[in-house]
Amino acid sequence: MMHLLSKIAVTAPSLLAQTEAPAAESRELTGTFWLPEAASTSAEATDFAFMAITWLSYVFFVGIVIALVYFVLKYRQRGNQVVYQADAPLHNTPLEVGWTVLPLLLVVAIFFMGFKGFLDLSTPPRNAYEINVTAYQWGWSFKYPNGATSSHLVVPAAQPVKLVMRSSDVLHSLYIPDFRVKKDVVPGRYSYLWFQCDEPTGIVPEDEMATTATGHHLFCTEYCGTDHSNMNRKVFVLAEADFEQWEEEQARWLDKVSDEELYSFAGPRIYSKCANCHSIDGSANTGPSWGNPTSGSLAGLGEIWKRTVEGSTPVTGGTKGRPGTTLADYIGSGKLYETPEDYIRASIYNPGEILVGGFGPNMPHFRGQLGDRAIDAVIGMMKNLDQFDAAGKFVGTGG
Ligand code: HEC
Ligand SMILES: [Cu+2]
Repeated sequence: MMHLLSKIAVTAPSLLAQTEAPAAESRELTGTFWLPEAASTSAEATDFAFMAITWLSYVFFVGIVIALVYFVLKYRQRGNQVVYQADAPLHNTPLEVGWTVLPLLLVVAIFFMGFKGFLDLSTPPRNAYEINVTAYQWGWSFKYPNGATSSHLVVPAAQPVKLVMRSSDVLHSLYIPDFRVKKDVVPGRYSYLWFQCDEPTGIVPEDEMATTATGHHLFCTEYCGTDHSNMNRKVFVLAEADFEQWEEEQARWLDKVSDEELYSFAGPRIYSKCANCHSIDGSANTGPSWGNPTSGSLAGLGEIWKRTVEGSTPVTGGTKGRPGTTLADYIGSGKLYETPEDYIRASIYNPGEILVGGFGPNMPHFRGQLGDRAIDAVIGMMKNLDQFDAAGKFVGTGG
């Protein structure tokens, strides 16, 4: 079966086939010396405030330094006699009122510029298109009204977009420099961010982890742990019709994958959400490797399916932690999990139930993000791990 997934109209030559090690991203520097490209409708006002304050600072700096040097030279002490001029002016009222009132007016103007910008930025228009954002260590999950999810942000052009943001672990902060917007994402709290971008950027790479020169940068700008820098993503802006089509495809892509291709095709796409923490080649990471480690502290913790079936995984604690030292104490009829599949599914929906020995409760849950078919795809991938390379690419039985 051919995949027609996400093959939406693109403005640049297709990067979809980019499968080799990602080439170094060449970044075209747009914008001005001071600021990156201004790509949102609110950017102009922000840039105006920035440039106004910058130029005011130049003018005052230069003016004050010139006056200072002039007075230092003119009134320097000559010889060692101090001469008092009886009729020298004591003060100059117009001058003093002037240098008090003028800066006051300027500062008040700056305040109103900033305050108006603050109000505009913190009041999303009522008709804004809502996208839910979950920040986690270390990535983003964007969820659209029709149930589609993505790890890059995709938005419709020429329409206000409101992000409803929350964190599933620590403090993060979402920052899109080209849109001049930034807001903290705080655990246990919702925060909003809105923007409107009129220029479509096109292209959404099918491989969500692929690098592309298109799109606006999106960063986490609150240091949130070791792999903070892995939270860099892109914002793709699509013309309305393209966006609707993308959203449709994105919501239904899994249903369209045939059963035979479920783990080989869908598996790697879902694994891209897990790759930050779970390696396939056995190398050490935040979570237990799925593959077969040959060395390191994770030795014996690879080949996830094999050890799950054997129940040989050492376990410690967790919310369902009972006396038990290996998975075998938890899997089997009448035990906490009937089958190994049940355990894997529970590990994805409620990661904290029991913990793999040596690892902490650091996995975000994927409830509401991965449905039954997605779980089937992941389990299929785990069962056939030898058919994938270290990057999670399907290479088949021959490879
Ligand atoms: C932020 C890091 C992180 C991400 C992302 C992550 N995990 Fe985990 N995962 C962990 C950690 C840490 C553990 C070990 C602690 C535990 O058992 O909950 C774990 C444990 C597991 C287990 C039990 C493992 C075993 O060896 O018995 C499974 C299954 C699992 N993860 C699946 C997934 C899947 C599927 C994804 C992606 C959809 C994923 N994880 C994404 C960190 C992560
Ligand atoms: Cu972060």
